[in-house]
Amino acid sequence: MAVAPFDKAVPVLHIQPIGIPGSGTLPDTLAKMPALPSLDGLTERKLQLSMDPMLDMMGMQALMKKYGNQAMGGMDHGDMMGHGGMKMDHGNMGHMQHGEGGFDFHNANKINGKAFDMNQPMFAAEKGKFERWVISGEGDMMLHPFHIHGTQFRILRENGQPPAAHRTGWKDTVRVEGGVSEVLVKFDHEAPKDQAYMAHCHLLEHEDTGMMLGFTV
Ligand SMILES: [Cu+2]
Repeated sequence: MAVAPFDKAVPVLHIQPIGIPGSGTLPDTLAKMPALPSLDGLTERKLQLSMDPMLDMMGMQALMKKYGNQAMGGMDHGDMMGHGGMKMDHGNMGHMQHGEGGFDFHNANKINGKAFDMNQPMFAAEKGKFERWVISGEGDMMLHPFHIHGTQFRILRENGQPPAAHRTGWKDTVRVEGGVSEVLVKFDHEAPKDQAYMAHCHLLEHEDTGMMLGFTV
């Protein structure tokens, strides 16, 4: 969202075929996945992601200030900001929930109502045991690519749907976008409090403003 220009394509990658015929054949199957274990009786952890809508509005405002109307990339700025009755009010904005010191960027995004605390892991997972994590992005329509450290996991449901075939292998990130995703995780290494693992939205703007948690194993 922060890479200008916003109203034109941004070149990312140039692919140049070299025209040499390939040799050999691709296997029919790339990886053989073990059957999913029974999900009965597993520890279930619910993780509710949440965003302070003010954060997005302030981000948009900063982009508008820097790049003008092109920051909206053709969207109608008036409509967008007017949607849902969210009007910018410079005078009150910093005081709404964030005290006299202005907007608190480190506590704008949360998981289960808490912004990331480096010194306070949120829970302790048991080593070597499968757990089912249910991650909800309900409440906003942003994409949250949710990343979990210390494991490779299986996706059980991705944003309310069974995972697509190419998403049924070992993963470290699951899509959460206005819906609920479920993953089957297991941690085979210890992570004490001073070296806790983390789980977080992988969008830099979201994790840096609180959408991250620590956990021990
Ligand atoms: Cu996010």
